[in-house]
Amino acid sequence: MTNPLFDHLFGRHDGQDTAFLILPGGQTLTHAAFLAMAARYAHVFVDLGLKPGDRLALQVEKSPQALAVYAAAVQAGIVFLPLNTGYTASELSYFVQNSGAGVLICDPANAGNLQPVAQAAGAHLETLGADGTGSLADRAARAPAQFETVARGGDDLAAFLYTSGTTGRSKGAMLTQTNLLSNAETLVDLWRFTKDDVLLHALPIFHTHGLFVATNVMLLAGGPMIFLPKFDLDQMIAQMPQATAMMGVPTFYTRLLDDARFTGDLVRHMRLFVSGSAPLLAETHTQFETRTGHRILERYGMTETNMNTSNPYDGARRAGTVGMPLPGVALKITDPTTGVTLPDGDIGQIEVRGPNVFKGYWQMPEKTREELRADGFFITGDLGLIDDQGYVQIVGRNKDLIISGGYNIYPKEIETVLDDQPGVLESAVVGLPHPDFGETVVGFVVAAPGQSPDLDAMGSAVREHLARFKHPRRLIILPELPRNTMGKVQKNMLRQEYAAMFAGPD
Ligand code: MCA
Ligand code: AMP
Repeated sequence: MTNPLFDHLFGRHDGQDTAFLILPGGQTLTHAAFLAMAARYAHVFVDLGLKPGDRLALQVEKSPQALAVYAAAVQAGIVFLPLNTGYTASELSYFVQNSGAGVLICDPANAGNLQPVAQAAGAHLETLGADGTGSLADRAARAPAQFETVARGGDDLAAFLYTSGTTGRSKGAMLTQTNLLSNAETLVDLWRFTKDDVLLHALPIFHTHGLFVATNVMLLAGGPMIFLPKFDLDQMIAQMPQATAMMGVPTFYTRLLDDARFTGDLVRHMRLFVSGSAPLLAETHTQFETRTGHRILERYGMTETNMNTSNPYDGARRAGTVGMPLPGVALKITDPTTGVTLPDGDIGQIEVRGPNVFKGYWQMPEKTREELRADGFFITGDLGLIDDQGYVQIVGRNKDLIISGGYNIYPKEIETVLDDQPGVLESAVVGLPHPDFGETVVGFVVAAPGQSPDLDAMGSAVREHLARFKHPRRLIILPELPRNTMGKVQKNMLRQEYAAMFAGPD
């Protein structure tokens, strides 16, 4: 093996005319055709001057070509940095600068906007549209369809995924070949994926769930994916009969359940439904079983660790729990202040160690030391317990984080933008329960003495700086923020007081 991740995920399919991606229009892309495309892209990247270990950033719509960029990066030993399509130019500028990416690939429609971003960061800009066209395709058409795989080791970096922090500064989580490969191998075994499976894939491919869980698992198992550009109810219902398995965030499940066409008959043949990225309400779990007879398998992961725990395939899949640590993953519950391990049943912070745990944050040794202990345990920031049957239950978060429709949002980032607006003294952003997104963002603003901040202008500032999914659904002016005796803002009081804001239809 010269490049374990490439050889296991991609190289094994070399020359095989087996189906890899089934597109909504019915076209099928074979493994061989996909690999030829990836090889051409790998040549382009080398010609553009990227060397093993260099970073390549990609912000494009989901497409087979976008996935082939991932394969090409792995084959050429380049570190792959996928970016949420919702990010604004100002958010992107940070990622490209911070990572030192040598190449940025964007949608042709954004090229004008992003050229200055690329230029300022010293990155080369290429384009790739949702239909596969653009400057990358033009260059690739002139490149050979074979590429000599670059040798890499398990400890070499394969990908950077940026994850925001409680301080508001995003951190590049460095993931190695071993992190990704070991996790995918474990999941294939645990969830019994084989080449006979067909995965209904509607997740974005710029985050762990859609890329490293769904895609890597299917590449290892060898079966095809029905590759939808995004979650679309009509498409999900139409494609379900052809699938054997689906992976989704809880919003996928609540939206399916809200549709009368989603019946037990439609999914009787299905083998597996997996949920993760955000808590699945026990109520959704029960409703799903009542409707379909299937028990959703819930698992728990993070960008920094890939997957940590899973409910069992054969044993009881218990609602409201995330199951047991994966084989090879050690999990303990510790006292947040002392770090001492707590007995089962006690609530504390969840720490994990294993081959899945990342190498650290790019160029942030201090942040890395704060969260990744010298003995290899990573402090997840989630609060939980291990119950009397060994199942992990997540009961809260020790970090100020909102999860909306499976996307993570750090309030600090939004508060920084709000605080910068004229007439604002301070702000507090919280997540409130939402029937569709699980949680949604609401901003509370206090006016500076004698001033009255302009909410419309604040909305515009938010739109300019932050991705749509981070925008507060409501902005509310308060005379003051609730504080404890130490002067600390009591966000839990805001969450309690406004808990029912989205209880009805949005
Ligand atoms: C879209 N919008 C959102 C979200 N998605 N707002 C808040 N939260 C969101 N998640 C915006 C849209 O831009 C739109 O704005 C409006 O909300 C309504 O859009 P809608 O059409 O209803 O949304 P959608 O396009 O159907 O998307 C909803 C979605 C999508 C299908 C739930 O967000 C999604 O695919 N989420 C999955 C995220 C994911 O993959 N997470 C995994 C991260 P406007 O009205 O202005 O047009 S990996 C992870 O967390 C760890 C490692 C793990 O354990 O997996
Ligand atoms: P990310 O920053 O995208 O890596 O999100 C990781 C966070 O998502 C975790 O730290 C948890 O807070 C949350 N998460 C992921 N899966 C689950 C789950 N099944 N139940 C509850 N929270 C989850």
